[in-house]
Amino acid sequence: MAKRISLTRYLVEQQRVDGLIPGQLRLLLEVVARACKSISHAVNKGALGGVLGSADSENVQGEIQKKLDIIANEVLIEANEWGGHLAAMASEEMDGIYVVPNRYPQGEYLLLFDPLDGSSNIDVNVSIGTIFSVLKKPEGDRGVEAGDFLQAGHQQVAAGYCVYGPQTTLVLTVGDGVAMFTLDREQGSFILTQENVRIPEDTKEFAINMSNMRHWDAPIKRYVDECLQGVEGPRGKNFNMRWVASMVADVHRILTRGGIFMYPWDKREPNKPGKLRLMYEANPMGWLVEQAGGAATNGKQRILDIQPGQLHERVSVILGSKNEVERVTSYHSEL
Ligand code: P6P
Repeated sequence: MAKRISLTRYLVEQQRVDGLIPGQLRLLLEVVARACKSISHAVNKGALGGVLGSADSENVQGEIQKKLDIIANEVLIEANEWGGHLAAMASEEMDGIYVVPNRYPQGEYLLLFDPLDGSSNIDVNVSIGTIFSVLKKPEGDRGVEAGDFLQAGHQQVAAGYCVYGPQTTLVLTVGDGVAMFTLDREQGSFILTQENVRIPEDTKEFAINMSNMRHWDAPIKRYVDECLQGVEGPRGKNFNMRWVASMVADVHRILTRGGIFMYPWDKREPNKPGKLRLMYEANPMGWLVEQAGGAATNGKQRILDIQPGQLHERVSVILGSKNEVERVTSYHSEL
């Protein structure tokens, strides 16, 4: 029987190899993983747990919150606030930052998360997930402030997601490649099931919400149109399309078999750069994709180089197979 390596063992052994996982960060990642197990349990109960449907409230984005959005947010806050590894947290579901209360010790890390991404899929039993990003708190004795979170994505020290689908799978990077851990529900532990994940540089599969086609900018229209022309067109091959409307599920497919994911700027809300959020969706997913040999841009620049101005700012996202992302980005530069 193949050796089963738990998340804990993986983190301990990785620490010995490259020192990328100091003790406090290892504790943080294990606590986040435990919180994801609790969220998975709540999600899996579905209607039997009375957790489906809306919470009759709105989040800072002006979006109707699902009961599970709020449950997942509370699970992550309660799991992480007491351990002494964090100074503060930020969430898609909270307007401001959550500073660790004075009754607990403060650590050197900042944790950002989308507690349950893909909420529109909760009530229809389609895969959803938790996305998280870890930054270092700036040096200094002063208290942590919201501005401390406004760091470019290349400054992340860890990033990952947990997808709640047919399997519950935790996907993680600390800057030395991407590893995947599948939840063994009988033992209650995440077991290493893939490491050194690699995204093929080419693909025949694109992911975009086609219903927005009339609102897209020319470079996106050109790219998708060429894909749709298939083998008779300039690409000389036929393409497949997927759109789960759950970023975690779409990115997991791309990490598993390649592809390109696009949520670009469109004319519906021209003042918004895109729909997805930079700090706790595009940055963690962009780093994971790059660590697996892919690329992630906003059409014009590397996502991880964007200097954030606001905690909840949005961004246009094009990520996945390197050669496809570079093609779409080149179409933007030809404007
Ligand atoms: P649309 C989920 O609400 C989300 O933030 C991402 O997970 C997903 O990729 C996107 O929005 C789906 O948006 O407009 O297709 O419903």
